[in-house]
Amino acid sequence: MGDSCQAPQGFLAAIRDAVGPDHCLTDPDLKASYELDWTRRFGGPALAVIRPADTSEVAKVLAACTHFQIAVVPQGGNTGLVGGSVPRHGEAVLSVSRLNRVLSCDPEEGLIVAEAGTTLAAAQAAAAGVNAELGVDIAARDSATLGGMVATNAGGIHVIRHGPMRARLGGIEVVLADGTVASRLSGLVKDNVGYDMAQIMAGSEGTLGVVTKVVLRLVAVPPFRVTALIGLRGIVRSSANAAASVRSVTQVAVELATRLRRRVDGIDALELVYADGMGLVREVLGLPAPPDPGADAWLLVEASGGQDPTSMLAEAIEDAPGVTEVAVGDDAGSRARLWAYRERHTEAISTLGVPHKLDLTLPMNALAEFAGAVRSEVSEVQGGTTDTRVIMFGHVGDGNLHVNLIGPEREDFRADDAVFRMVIQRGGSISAEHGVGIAKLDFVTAARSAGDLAVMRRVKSALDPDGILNPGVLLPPVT
Ligand code: 2HG
Ligand code: ZN
Repeated sequence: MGDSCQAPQGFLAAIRDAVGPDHCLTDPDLKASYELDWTRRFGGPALAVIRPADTSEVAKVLAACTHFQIAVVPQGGNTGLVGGSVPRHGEAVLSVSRLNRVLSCDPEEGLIVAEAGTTLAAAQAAAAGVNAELGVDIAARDSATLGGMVATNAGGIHVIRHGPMRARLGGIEVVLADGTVASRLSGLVKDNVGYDMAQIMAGSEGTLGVVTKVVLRLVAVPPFRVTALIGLRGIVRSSANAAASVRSVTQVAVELATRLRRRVDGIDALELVYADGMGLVREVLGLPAPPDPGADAWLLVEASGGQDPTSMLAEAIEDAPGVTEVAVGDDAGSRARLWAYRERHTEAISTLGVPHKLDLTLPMNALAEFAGAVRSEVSEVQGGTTDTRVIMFGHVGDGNLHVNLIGPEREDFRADDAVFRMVIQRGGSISAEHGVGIAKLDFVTAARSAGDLAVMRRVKSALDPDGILNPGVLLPPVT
């Protein structure tokens, strides 16, 4: 992204003093991977990339940034999809990648304490070592870091069972813009003394402080876990089927998801993929045929618990409308093979170009109508063309659809905006689990009431009065 930034006299010396010369990167080649986001849509030159080793170095770096009034973008694994973790206008990047130690993992307390740059996969491995899980999982587990996941309130595939990242949080350590270290790591379940700092930081997208440590609540590994991939077809009227009510495949999936939640204990995941995404994933990754290769969509369901959920699942699926064929996995290998069809969508889509990623929640009763209307809306704002490819998939159990648009230029927001307007009209959310970043700024005022926004702005100015932390992210400029 070039090296067009000039640091004020003394700033880089102060940073080198704080973190050591090897961890203040100014060479364009060394900075490059920190300057562009995962989608390749967002990014810009960084003044420097700063890699502190621990909390006290983070504090020194932020104190120097405040002293020299340098804007700073906190960065974890750089797996964000909304432009919130990369520089835009020559800010300094503060990477927490060296804060990567698991500090404790205690099954008795049910807590793991880890530094912010610990990857999700590393934390999961530590939890597995004590026969526990985190209750949070995302496809980017090998790169995404715990601090970034807290900062964006990441969701993922187990939200319907265990909630998003904020629901797993038992404590936090954070460094404020002026270098103040604020720490609450006890992990006590009942600890009712005032504001909940961890919850204020969750979803704040690096605008209030830099997360340096997190405490997460563990869950026990269930003795049984089963995954099923269910082929689905929309219900069309035919002479043989004259009495059936016509239903789109999304409606079929939503109804099946509701039925499974009602009839099967311990549902962990309910995920949806469509034929176009399935075709792409199979082609790009060479995956074998799924059950009913000609299906319109597939619902992936996972259930776990103290009893084997297979028969309960089978009974619930058996006579469900629209179901064609089912594949079941009950060991780690077969389950992973079924998950690959869903989890590898992101990677397969990125081979087509630079995607515009719209991460949305719809009320359940609006999901099918929305999914049916998206393509024509996108084509309409682009003058009736079908140049843009629209690939959808997502966490249907909580109403979260990922709409990926491939075709529009990076800076062309027309289709993005049209889809966001559709979501707001239907009472949904423009950010389900990826955050606002810079990608959705224009819609924050429509998504939040004036009073709600006033609270956010006052919290921001109380904790970061000079506005040096991730400026331009999350909060739209005051007009
Ligand atoms: C997922 O659910 C992630 O796999 C990424 O949230 C979504 O690539 C996307 O649009
Ligand atoms: Zn997702």
